[in-house]
Amino acid sequence: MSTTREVTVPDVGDFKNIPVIEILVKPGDIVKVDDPLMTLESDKATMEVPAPFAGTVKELMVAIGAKVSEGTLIAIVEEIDEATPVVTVEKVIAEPPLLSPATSQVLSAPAPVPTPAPPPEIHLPAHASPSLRRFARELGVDIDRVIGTGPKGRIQREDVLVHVKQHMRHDTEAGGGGGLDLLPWPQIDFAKFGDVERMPLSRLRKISGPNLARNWVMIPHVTNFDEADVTDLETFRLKVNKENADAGIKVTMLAFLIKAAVSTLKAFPEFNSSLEGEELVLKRYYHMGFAADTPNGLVVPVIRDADKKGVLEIASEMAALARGARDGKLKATDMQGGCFSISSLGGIGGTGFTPIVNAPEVAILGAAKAEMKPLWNGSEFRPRLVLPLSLSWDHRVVDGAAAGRFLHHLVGLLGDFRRILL
Ligand code: CAO
Repeated sequence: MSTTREVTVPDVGDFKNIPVIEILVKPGDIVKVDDPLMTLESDKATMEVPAPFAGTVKELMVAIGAKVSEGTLIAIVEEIDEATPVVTVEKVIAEPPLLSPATSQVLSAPAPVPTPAPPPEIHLPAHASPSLRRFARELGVDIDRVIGTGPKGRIQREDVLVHVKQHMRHDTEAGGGGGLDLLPWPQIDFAKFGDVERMPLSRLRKISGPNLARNWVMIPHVTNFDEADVTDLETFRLKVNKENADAGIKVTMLAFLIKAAVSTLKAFPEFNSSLEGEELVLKRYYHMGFAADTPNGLVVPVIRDADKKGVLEIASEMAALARGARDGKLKATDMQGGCFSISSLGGIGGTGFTPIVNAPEVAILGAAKAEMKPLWNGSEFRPRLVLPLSLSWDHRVVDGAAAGRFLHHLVGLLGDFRRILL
């Protein structure tokens, strides 16, 4: 016997109008009691809405981004009497776990399904929500190694923290150098020394801060510096901009830098990689991130397949992404999948800086402001436009010699952009 029932948001305390950030099931999925249906995230907490009864999801009544409160109708589920005999359906395992972790965990379906032979022993993915998986990933924790203490072995946030603590203790006891063992952060009553004002961190800064701190602490950074003579490139850039003025396209130095960086990544593939355990994942695609300054903090939108795009296309895509970043309208997908990042402070000023590698990438290029300088050409000093560049890289993946060659190659391309065709 099955009955169609409504699922509403349960009591979520004082929270109201909480955005739905993840939907973990789709129509047709079979859920057990307590399987997560969707994730809600307020400024203060992330919470999952569990299935109040077992059944088949018939219809989802909200989409990602919808704001819900206690009592909001979120799904229609055809209830399955839990007493109904169930059999294992192996094919469900093949479904992508992130799309529907609930589905990948539910290896049961109601009769009548022909009973197959006893299933082979299989490795089940860890029982954890996507938000928790992301949390574990951010801490560098392999979720499959975490022991879940929640209902039915479900992994909770505390389990991940316990796992991290155990590892840090183990490393310290074993003399492995793990754990930072730092002094506590200084606690100072600043008001004792003068007037102060307290300003909450923006949501963006709350997210980017811990990411930057992790990257700074975990990646052994080294930064190389070099200078490119971009006099001819600048002449060409101004000419291109004049020609395209009517089309409203403006090419800045950054668009050329992206194109030149792609070409350099092709020549030095280890810079287009990510470190995973004892393996390097070399990417055969070229999605280029660029740091964009916004009133709320830094974001890194990504230009996909930059190797397949011309400088004009890159420039107009970059302008659209930078506008979206400033207006807070970027989608999560606009910032995903990057291989290598460029941070340009050229429009602002400065002679150089050391950018932080944007994990899991292994290198980042910084560009400061190009200035006219006297350059020696072997017989005389000539005024040339010189662009200062810095390259920060992960010393676990790259060595100084390779980084030096990378920058030298890039400088050569910027000095004579025709080389990009070679
Ligand atoms: N040298 C000299 N001038 C430069 C230059 C360089 N390296 N790069 C850009 N410029 C010039 C541009 O040509 C433009 O001049 P005109 O208006 O006279 O043509 C002016 O500076 C402004 O450029 P822009 O900043 O609008 O454009 P961009 O493509 O260089 O950069 C973007 C776009 C989104 C990257 C930039 O607006 C930005 O946000 N930069 C900050 C990035 C950042 O914060 N990095 C630090 C990260 S670590 O905290």
